[in-house]
Amino acid sequence: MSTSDHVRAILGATIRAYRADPAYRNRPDVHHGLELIGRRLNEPIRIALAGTLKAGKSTLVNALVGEEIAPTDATEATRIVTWFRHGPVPKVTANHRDGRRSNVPIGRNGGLTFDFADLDADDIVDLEVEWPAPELVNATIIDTPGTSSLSRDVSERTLRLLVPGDGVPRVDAVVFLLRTLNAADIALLKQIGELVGGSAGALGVIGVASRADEIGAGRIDAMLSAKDVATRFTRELEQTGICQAVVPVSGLLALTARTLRQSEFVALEKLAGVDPVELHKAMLSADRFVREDSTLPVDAPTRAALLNRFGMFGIRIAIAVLRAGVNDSVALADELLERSGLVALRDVIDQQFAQRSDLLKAHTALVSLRRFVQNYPIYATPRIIADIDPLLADTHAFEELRLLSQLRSRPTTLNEDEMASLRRIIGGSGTDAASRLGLGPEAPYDGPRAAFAAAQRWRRRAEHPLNDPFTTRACRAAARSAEALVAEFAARNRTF
Ligand SMILES: Nc1nc2c(ncn2[C@@H]2O[C@H](COP(=O)(O)OP(=O)(O)OP(=O)(O)O)[C@@H](O)[C@H]2O)c(=O)[nH]1
Ligand SMILES: [Mg+2]
Repeated sequence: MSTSDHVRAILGATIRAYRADPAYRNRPDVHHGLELIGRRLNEPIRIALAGTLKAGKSTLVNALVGEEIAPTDATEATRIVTWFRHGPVPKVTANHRDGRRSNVPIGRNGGLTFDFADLDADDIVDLEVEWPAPELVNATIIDTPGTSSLSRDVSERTLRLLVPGDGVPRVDAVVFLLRTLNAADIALLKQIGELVGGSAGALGVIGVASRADEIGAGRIDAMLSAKDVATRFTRELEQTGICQAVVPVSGLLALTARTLRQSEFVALEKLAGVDPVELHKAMLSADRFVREDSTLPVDAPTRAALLNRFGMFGIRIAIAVLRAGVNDSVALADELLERSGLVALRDVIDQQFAQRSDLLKAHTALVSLRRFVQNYPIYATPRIIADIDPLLADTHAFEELRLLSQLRSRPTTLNEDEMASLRRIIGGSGTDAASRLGLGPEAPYDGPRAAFAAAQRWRRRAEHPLNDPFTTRACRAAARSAEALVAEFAARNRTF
């Protein structure tokens, strides 16, 4: 039985137990709560974007969806948790504190804006945006207000979503954005990591070193290129041990690439034609670049618009790409998208979340159900918990996810090669057999043999006398992952 089926079976038994219990027979709220847990198993995975203030969360939501639907900068809406779901027509609904739901008028000025004239942000629990974007068919994305030690109210809204007081998780996975890595940021990430990761909430956490184009800019030690800084930053974030993977991303560049306009391409081409020394001088600072009296062949308002859409780094990159010979807007957009890090982030989201979405949802359901039967105790509560706990502890796929994050932060006796292949076999680069075994498309028939060899190798490695307990645990998990592949290949052979 798959984990999801197992969870459905436990849920079914629980629902029957509550229906049969005289104390709950007339409590529609309780039955509804249980139904919700079940319904969510059939809904798209819920991925929250969280992080520090102004880390670029809303911009990244837009980049992922490919449209400007999340308000950015200083509007009231950035203080409110917003759910982006797939729907046939654009629609925004506000959930009020008293349980009322109201329609929010949609305005468009470049992006989507919500008309708050008749709404009191403090009175709103969250906003639900339905939007007909294909990217939202398989995933619901949740934009959250930035967390900061300075703004408790807003941080609390996000914390309540990620770590609700009733212990029932609202999201299945989290993308955590950080712009800097100072002690306060790390402390916050750890706090959230402890609450979110672990056994209490969402199991999937990906880190994003956000606004990556700005990292390192303006540093005094200009010897360090932005890329080096981004790499170091990424490594530090990995070492917190909270995220299964970390990717540097420039959401702004990604969004602009996905929505590149022909007029922008034309303006950039004109700039690319300017003498490099002259252009370099004109681009020494953002102020200089948008000066009215500049001799650049593009007017000042257009330059300001470019700056707004690309950022200085984005403009420089775009010009470099054009000078390297790219000569149509589609190719430019592709190149910028690649460089923005969004392609890499989407791959990681696919590997870590999409391929595991049933599991992540099953995990949320188990944690929610466990909490539920504690909050509304019945005679069967201990029995239900006795069904849930072994599933949470022993489901191998959950262990794989826990290990993927912990392997970054805890010391092991594995060497670099072993570590890379261990991460792969437990699904760090994708959950299909070829990714786990590191097989290219040219050698698919080696699968069964490779799986068998890996199982043997990891079983042996788990027995190494110098292992510490964590290394042994990781090697055993790797052996179990490999054994599952052996079994999978054997089953496939039987069906052919
Ligand atoms: N250079 C650069 N600027 C960015 C990037 N992403 C966002 N910004 C800018 O940073 C500002 C804040 O972006 P938002 O997307 O609103 O950030 P946020 O994390 O949603 O902010 P809050 O919700 O208010 O915490 C905007 O002016 C964006 O244009 C990026 O990748 N590069
Ligand atoms: Mg925002």
